[in-house]
Amino acid sequence: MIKGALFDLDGVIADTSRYHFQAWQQLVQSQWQKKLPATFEQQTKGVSRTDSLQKIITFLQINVTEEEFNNLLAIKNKMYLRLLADLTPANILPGITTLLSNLRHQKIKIALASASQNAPLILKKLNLLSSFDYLADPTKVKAGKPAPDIFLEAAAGIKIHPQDCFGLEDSIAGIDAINAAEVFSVGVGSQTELHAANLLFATTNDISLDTIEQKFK
Ligand code: B16
Ligand code: MG
Repeated sequence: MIKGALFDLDGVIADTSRYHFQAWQQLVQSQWQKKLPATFEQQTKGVSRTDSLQKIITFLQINVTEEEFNNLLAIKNKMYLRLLADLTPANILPGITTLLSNLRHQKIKIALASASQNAPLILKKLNLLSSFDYLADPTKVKAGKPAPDIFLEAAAGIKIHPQDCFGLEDSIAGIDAINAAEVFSVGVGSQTELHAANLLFATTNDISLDTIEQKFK
């Protein structure tokens, strides 16, 4: 029986993942007058800001000092926050509000397992803070997605065994993290990218708690 639901944020609760990538593109353009290929987006989805920047500078074959690296992270976050300025509850992805209330109705505990340090701010803007029993803090875990840590921390926070939870994710790194935590993985996206998920829905609007419960057994 499902006792806990562990949510990713960017790309699952709201369509903020595209803003992350826009901010990375703005950073790369403004700093080095280069363009990140669109195909690079999936490589940074679900991945912490530090790991994302590391991947980007490796890809662009750029060397930076530690101080420059930290400065670039701060600039990117400023750009990202600017893109989030007009975020309102209207930006909650279709089907998510219904899913959250169905879970609440069934007394299933709800935790956030996002890699984003901006998650509390985003949930506040979306008016969803009170929908969550626990927010796992990505700065408190040893390793980011695809490591299982944030999902294990989210399950621990609601005091539910990982095997009694399902996790929802839109990224390859996120599905790998859920699987590594031995949590039932539910992907939102394409089969090509998220084939490792235990169950897949094409969009958030297609997510059905009944189907998750049937497959979970
Ligand atoms: P921040 P998720 C992730 O959120 C994003 O998918 C990823 O693109 C971003 O780099 C990461 O959060 C860190 O975000 O810079 O706001 O701390 O998908 O795990 O909810
Ligand atoms: Mg995500």
